[in-house]
Amino acid sequence: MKKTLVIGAGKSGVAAANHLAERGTPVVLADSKPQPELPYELDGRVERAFGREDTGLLDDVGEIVLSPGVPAGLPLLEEAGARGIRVIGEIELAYHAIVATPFSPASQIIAVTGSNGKSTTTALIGEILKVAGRQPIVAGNIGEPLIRSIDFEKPRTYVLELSSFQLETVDTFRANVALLLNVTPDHMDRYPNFDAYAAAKYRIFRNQELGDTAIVNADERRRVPRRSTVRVWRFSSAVHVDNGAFLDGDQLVIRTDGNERRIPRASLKLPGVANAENALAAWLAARAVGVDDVDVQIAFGTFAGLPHRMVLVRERDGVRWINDSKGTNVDATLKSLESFSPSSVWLILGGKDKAGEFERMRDLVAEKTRAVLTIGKAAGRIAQALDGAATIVPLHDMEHAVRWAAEHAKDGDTVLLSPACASFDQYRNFEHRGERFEELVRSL
Ligand code: UMA
Repeated sequence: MKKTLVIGAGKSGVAAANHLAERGTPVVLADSKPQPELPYELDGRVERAFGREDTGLLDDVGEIVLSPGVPAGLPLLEEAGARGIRVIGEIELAYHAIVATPFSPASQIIAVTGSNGKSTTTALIGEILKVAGRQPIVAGNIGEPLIRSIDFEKPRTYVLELSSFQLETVDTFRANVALLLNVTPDHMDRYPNFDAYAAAKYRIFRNQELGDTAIVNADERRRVPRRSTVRVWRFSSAVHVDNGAFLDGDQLVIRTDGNERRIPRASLKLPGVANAENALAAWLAARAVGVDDVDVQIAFGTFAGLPHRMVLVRERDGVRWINDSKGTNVDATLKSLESFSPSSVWLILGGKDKAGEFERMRDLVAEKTRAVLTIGKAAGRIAQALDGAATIVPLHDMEHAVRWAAEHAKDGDTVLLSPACASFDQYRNFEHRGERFEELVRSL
């Protein structure tokens, strides 16, 4: 029996390797690091190939399962392509496993992607389905690998957050309901251009069939999806739409097949226009799987948001300290900055540079900030991009940034960690970065 090579020993890879080993597939788990920090216990039957990326790994291999963080351009993968070895991702592998269960026709998949808001929307859909008594499984990019979350005992509704990285390697995966929230530049260090990134996101609509639903932002101009049998609903915070959901002053409105239902915007606990859009998209997803609008309204009122997304950590001497570590790209940070009063924010920016277009922050940063405190590898590029628009204070790391902000911020100000960058230069992930920030702020 040929082996399966799993590349990347993070959450996705270890979960995939364990799944395969439990089912009797010979599996090798490779990682470029000689001693990767394993997130879960690894099944003893899995062969370890740590610190290796050489083509020798391909001998006797029938299939490769690629972790989302591993770029497709790896020389090892080019060689695999030349040898005709199929490459899939953990989401595709998990999808095969779901389809193989006898009750798969009764299971449903709701998949969410977008550059921003996808974790919040995924979690909110999960909350709505919980209120409706559907016992959803929420997994994917949000943190829990799908392959570890599958219910092999009964049909379930899966609510999946999918990143562009994960969508690159789907093939037969089919979402009954697919949501594309927005597409703005992100991960420009991974893709040759914006279109390539957007194309990865559009793969969420792949394989959708008659009876499936595609939910897209009404501002999105690209055509979705190609098959005319798929029901397309749109959502917008700016314009009224006929088949979909929109914001009408202080009302959230859903309008499908000529029928209209309204929920007061004040019922939604989450603040801001971006969250109103997330809620409209979530409502459409719930409607697509037949959830009652009352359950939607109840969930809107209880769902308080996610950790590391605009969380007030502390108010100290009139200064508010906010953790928005999940702001990992320029657009996420811009959305977070919008709601603040002019010249009130000490903004902590920086981290792993994803070739972000920091120049696009100039106007809003000039309006909202007292100063920009830079940390991490992207600090130099940020300073260049914002030169003349804001006072830039290079502080290298979080410890210095928090201390400096504590010394300078005055009553009425806000210190906002919304880095517009990934965290991997100094932290394990954005959660780790946010936790460190909260720890430092609490110990002031
Ligand atoms: N590695 C290699 N070779 C490489 C690159 C990485 O061997 O060329 C190894 C690393 O040494 C490390 C492992 O791969 O040991 C890490 O794998 P990974 O980066 O795929 O991370 P996982 O821990 O498997 O987590 C992944 C997602 N990570 C990424 O897409 C970068 C998690 O999304 C996701 O929650 C998890 O699977 C479960 O589905 C995080 C993320 O940052 C939140 N996502 C990006 C984002 O939201 O912007 C896309």
